Amino acid sequence: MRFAHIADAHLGREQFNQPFRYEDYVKAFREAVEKAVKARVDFILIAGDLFHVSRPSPKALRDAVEILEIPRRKEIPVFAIEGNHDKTIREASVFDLLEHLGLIRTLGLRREEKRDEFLRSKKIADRYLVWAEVGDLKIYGLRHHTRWQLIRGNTNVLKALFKRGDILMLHQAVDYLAKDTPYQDAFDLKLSELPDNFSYYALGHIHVRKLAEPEQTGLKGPIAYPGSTERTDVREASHVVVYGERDRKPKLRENPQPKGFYIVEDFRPEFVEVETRPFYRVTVSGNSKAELRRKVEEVAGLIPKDAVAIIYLEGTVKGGVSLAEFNDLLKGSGIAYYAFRSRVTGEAIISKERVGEEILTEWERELFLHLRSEPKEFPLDEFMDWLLEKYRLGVPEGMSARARKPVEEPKKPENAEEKRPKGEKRVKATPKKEKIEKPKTEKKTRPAKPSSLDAWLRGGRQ
Ligand SMILES: [Mn+2]
Repeated sequence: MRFAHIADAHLGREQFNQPFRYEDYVKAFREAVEKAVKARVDFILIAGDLFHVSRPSPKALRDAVEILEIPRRKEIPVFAIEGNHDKTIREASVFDLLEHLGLIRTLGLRREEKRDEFLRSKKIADRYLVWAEVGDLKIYGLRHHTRWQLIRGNTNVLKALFKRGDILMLHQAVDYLAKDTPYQDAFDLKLSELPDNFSYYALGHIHVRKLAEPEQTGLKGPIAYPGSTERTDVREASHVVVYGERDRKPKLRENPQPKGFYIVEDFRPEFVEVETRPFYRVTVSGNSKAELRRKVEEVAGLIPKDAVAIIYLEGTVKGGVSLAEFNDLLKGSGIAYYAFRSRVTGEAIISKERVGEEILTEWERELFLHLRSEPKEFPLDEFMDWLLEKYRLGVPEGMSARARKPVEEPKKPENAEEKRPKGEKRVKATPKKEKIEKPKTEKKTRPAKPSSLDAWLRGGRQ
């Protein structure tokens, strides 16, 4: 059995507000899918963040449909989970639409039962756990959740849901593999919190390629992150140029971070590269504006025209520098996109060190810097996730009730007969539960009324 493991395509993203970057993201995903189909895989996994936002534009949706039709024409099933970027708490999602079109099959906890050639369902409290079976392979998955949703006191939701199987697909940052990534201090799961007894962990969320072998982790199978299909951040640059204060000329090195996906055979992942636009991360240091300008001009000669380049200016310059004084330098360079970022001290513009040390609280300063870095790519829910994860605040009271509503209060009308497929047994409205403890006898800060999923997790399951 051979399958492809793709993650973090982020379709619809127009990085740096450049239309050609939109096309780059689509192109990379298309190449990954085409290569998977050409390799005659038995199925394709999409481990979250297929889209950059949960409500993609019609254009992004059209592109996704066109690409996903390639495997469908060959009758290669695609199994997917939602990532933090494309998940939604709305009743219907764009994943439902793609599923309805027969392009993907979504795995995880769902409101409705799903059964077809590949999908199986099992009722768990007021939800259905939907997984896939291809031949004798059992493929499980769960969309992105925050850490506080997955690890609740002594209950590990993942271990409760997934006892054994062949493949487990998740969109989470596992601490063991998060080193040197943005998730290093904001991971979702510790290695020991992953369910054991799976032969392959198909992960998404960390955008650089990562692989941990069973010998390293003690798990049955490898944990694999293919990384994003396109370069989403300067940390994923294809080339790094450094022009230090004492350097006579700039030093260029290739950053060995190819983009792509895995083709997995007998649970052994093999990386398949996807071609991406060159992405340069440049650092130029100097002690005067003139020196910085001269070095920038020199560096520009090393950057190919089709590249994206982010240029950091460093050093101590009396009176500071303004980025406007550099932008015009590369106007005639023909470089597809470039931007300057200043780390110059003594500068006139605002820098991290100078953002309201006294006026702002730590998180206000973070928010400010966050807003400043990419002003047009700032979905509020994403920021809330980021903030909650970073500060582990849990969910504020008012929000909690709303966010959990779908899981709470299984309503009677939903169990009405007409919604049930013919010939199927009526399931009891109230699952067996809550033998052990009643909320009122509890002195901890649990919500007064646990959801039936909570009840299931606390021991009502059979
Ligand atoms: Mn992502």
